[in-house]
Amino acid sequence: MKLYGEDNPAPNPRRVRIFLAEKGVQVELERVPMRERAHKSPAFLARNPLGQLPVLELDDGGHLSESVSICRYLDDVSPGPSLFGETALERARIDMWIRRIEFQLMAPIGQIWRHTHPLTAALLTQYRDFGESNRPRIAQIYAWLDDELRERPFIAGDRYSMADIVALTTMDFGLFIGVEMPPGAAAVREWHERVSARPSAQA
Ligand SMILES: N[C@@H](CCC(=O)N[C@@H](CS)C(=O)NCC(=O)O)C(=O)O
Repeated sequence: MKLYGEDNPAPNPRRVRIFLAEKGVQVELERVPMRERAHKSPAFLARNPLGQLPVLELDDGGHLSESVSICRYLDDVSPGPSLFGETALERARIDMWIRRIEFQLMAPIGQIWRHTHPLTAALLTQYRDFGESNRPRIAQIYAWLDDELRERPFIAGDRYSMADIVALTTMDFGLFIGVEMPPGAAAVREWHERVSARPSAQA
């Protein structure tokens, strides 16, 4: 297997690298330089017609994209405790939180990235007001997450899971583009310190 990815701050390839580090699994890595638009080259589009990273190349030559789906596959074919949950309820809770983080936090952060950041200005028509309009929603989501994280140490429960990986990579990408964790969100900040201290967070 080979994982096509990009260095930080690209959040989605990082999810898979953190996942691999947590599982202690090694996969060949190949960097696809996004600033050179290598992810939109015909050779790469043959691997993922959406031209997005990461992509996992399978031993039979097939490809998987979508960071969470790649991790779910690797989780199923690798030994060790699952980062997607062991019981039906745990699996559903982790899945619920992955979806919540993706839709409630990653989506508005992505709109700020696309519509306000200088690095994306040449790629689309930016609607700056629309981009900025996502900030209040993000503040609300951080307040909600802060309430949740007062109740438990990790995003989906008592155990570190794929939901923590999705949240960490999302929030770190937010920090990269200037979306801060609100100063009052103490439980979120403590959680962030806790998961950032894990060796996998260096990925
Ligand atoms: N939902 C996808 C998102 C993938 C994605 O947007 N990757 C970024 C890099 S972090 C990318 O390739 N962006 C280029 C584009 O969307 O054209 C996933 O989880 O893998």
